[in-house]
Amino acid sequence: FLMVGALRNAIENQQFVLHYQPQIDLRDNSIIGAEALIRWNDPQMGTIPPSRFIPVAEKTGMIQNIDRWVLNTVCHNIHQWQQQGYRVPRISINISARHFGSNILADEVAAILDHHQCSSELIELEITEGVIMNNPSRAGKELKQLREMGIRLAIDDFGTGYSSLSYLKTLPLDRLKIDQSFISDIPEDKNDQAISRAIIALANSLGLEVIAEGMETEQQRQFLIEEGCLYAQGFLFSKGVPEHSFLSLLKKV
Ligand code: G
Ligand code: G
Ligand code: MN
Ligand code: NA
Repeated sequence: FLMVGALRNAIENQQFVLHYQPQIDLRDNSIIGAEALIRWNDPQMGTIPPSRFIPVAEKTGMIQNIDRWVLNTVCHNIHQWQQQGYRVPRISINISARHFGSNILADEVAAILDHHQCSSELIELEITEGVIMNNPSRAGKELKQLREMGIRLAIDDFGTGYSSLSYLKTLPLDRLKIDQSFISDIPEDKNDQAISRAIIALANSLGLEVIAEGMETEQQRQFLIEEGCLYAQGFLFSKGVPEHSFLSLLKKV
């Protein structure tokens, strides 16, 4: 399979880049964070979306190298941006299921933060529900370790995984990200309205932050504000953009 070899070389040959998608406070449109999104530019194949290579990387074990590259790059960037005088918001990083279950994540994150002198409050890790259900007790241990380091923890694609809700009360989570599939057909789809409303109510009553993903329209924005969701991420505000464009959105200290 062609991609595997190419993927193996991609890190060394610096073919990955990170884009940053702003996360917005719906009350004043200020930027409260950003999600780091990986892009792969292969000289032969062109730009390959993560939906095509992340699954391959997970199957072949290369995902740990990719996740580590992302963590290093984000921490390096944060430190550099701060040196340049930017007011840097929290950056969210996607951690793959396979890497999360590996028992080495927390130690690895600690070493990377230390190496780049990056403060843990500026990092959020996004994991999916499936990751937790794979091995709830191990996930719990790993999350606790990360939380004790001051890292924030979010459940990505919330509502799409096969999971029990009981983990929400036992695990040290900070935020739920409402999956974009529940947002995209608002306001037309009454079922999606109901599901989004329920997730927001659940998060708010459990003391978790909630952010809507994939917000594209003013109507969606209105609906979510009215239901008590304070934060959003989506094309209505910005897609993921290269580092220099992201920096132009930040204020200087
Ligand atoms: O950016 P885009 O919508 O194409 O991302 C598609 C999928 O790839 C999403 O599910 C997203 O979580 C995942 N993804 C994007 N960037 C990263 C990354 O840096 N690491 C991992 N593990 N997954 C990522
Ligand atoms: O699974 P995850 O939530 O990490 O995936 C995030 C993906 O969603 C990114 O690849 C990003 O490009 C995509 N995305 C972000 N905002 C929007 C949006 O408003 N509309 C659509 N269709 N996709 C979006
Ligand atoms: Mn994500
Ligand atoms: Na998501």
